[in-house]
Amino acid sequence: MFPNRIIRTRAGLYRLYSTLKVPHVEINGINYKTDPKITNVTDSIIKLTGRSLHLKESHPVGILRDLIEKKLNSVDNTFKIFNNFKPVVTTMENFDSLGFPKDHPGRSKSDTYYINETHLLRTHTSAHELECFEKIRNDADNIKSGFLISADVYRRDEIDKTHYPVFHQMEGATIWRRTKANEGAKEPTYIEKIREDIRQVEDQLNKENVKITVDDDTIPLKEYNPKQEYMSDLEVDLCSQHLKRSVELIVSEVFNKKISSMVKNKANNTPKELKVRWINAYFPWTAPSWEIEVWWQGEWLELCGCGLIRQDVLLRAGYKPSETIGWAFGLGLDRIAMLLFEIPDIRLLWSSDERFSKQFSKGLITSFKPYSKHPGSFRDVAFWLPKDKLDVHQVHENDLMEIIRNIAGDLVESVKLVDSFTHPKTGRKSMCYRINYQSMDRNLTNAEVNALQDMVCSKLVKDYSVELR
Ligand code: FA5
Ligand code: MG
Repeated sequence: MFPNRIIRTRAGLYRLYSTLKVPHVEINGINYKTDPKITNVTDSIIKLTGRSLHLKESHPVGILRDLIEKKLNSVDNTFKIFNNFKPVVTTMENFDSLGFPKDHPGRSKSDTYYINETHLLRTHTSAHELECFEKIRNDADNIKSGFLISADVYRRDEIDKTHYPVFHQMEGATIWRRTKANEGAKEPTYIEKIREDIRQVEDQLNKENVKITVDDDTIPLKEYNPKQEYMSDLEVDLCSQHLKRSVELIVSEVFNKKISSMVKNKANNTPKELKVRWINAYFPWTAPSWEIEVWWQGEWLELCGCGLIRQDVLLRAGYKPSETIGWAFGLGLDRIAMLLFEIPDIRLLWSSDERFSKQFSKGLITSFKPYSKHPGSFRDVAFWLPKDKLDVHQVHENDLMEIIRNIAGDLVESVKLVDSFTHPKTGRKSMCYRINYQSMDRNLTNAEVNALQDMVCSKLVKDYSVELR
């Protein structure tokens, strides 16, 4: 896999690509070859691949996952559950199987953790859609089938209270098999079935204490969010209704649980209504596609992307042409968990401190009681970007985040760009980032913070040839 030149001069490889150390990495007990030109997954990220917070019964993410699974399956128990997929997937699974164009930004090294050219840490649970559609293909006796997948997903991203390089998603999908009409019936059996399925979800929605108000002007479909040729207008209408009501049921269940607990605790900011809105969206493997947002404590919060599954995906999963129609959604769990359990910083979800973990129990939505707020201490790093040197790559913001994460890990609360300008005479560009060091478990000493900051600065100079100011 490696050019001979590099294998023979291994010391050279160390020097050039010091973050890799060896040309292999072990993830979940499997050895993967690394590729110096491509690999950007780091030890600090690999350490998180075995945590499986979504499977922990008394962890906020696990409690939320369980709550949603139970609610969705309370309607008619059609969702098969797959919660044990390992995070390393192929580029085929994560992108190609879903029809991502070759130049889609989601594939870029600045956003995705690559292990080598063919393997990466999944960036979304949709990476397992094809496999799950294959798994349910042979439930041929049922008109309707479905699945739910929950897993950890990985994205190179900024550092602050609501962003972490690992978060959790739940993927859901439902399919109906097209069947002919029974003798004397007005409509084919599967159409009658979908109508009945919608009624069942609506019944559940009507049982909620605080009824959800839905703002949806995404229908009629616009040109940029078109329906697929192979589906009739009626099918699109019914499938979308079932999808949207099912997603609303999740939101309604979860936020009603929260509202009840706020009422019980006489919280003074208890909302009197529950508002969501639908927005047109684009995903390569669904058409039409939407996102849903919820109005919570004065802000619109994006919860979930979804749409009607493109027939190509079903064909790739071995379905016959025109045999099946259906929908899929992908829901982020961490931010919902944070507001349900009132967790102020996303790093807490990863804390092993018992003062955190002991606060939660299976099936219960309780408010997190902060055990301490340790003071933070910030340091600025200002530097000139290299100019006219084609051999050094410019620093992508996510590369800087990665350096900081590797050196200081969870001791960093946030990193913000505070200044950037181009020198009018020399044309050189200067950047200044503010790193806020703050531990959730203890006080940091000045000496400790200085040492971390020195390491960050040297690494930045070494890897990206920037000039510190
Ligand atoms: C997706 O990941 C698609 N796979 C969703 C999908 C599935 C669409 C099936 C169609 C069919 P998106 O990147 O928007 O889409 O992420 C989905 C949800 O994950 C978001 O709505 C949000 O709730 C959550 N999410 C995304 N990025 C982050 C992040 N950095 N931190 C926490 N949650 C996030
Ligand atoms: Mg989105």
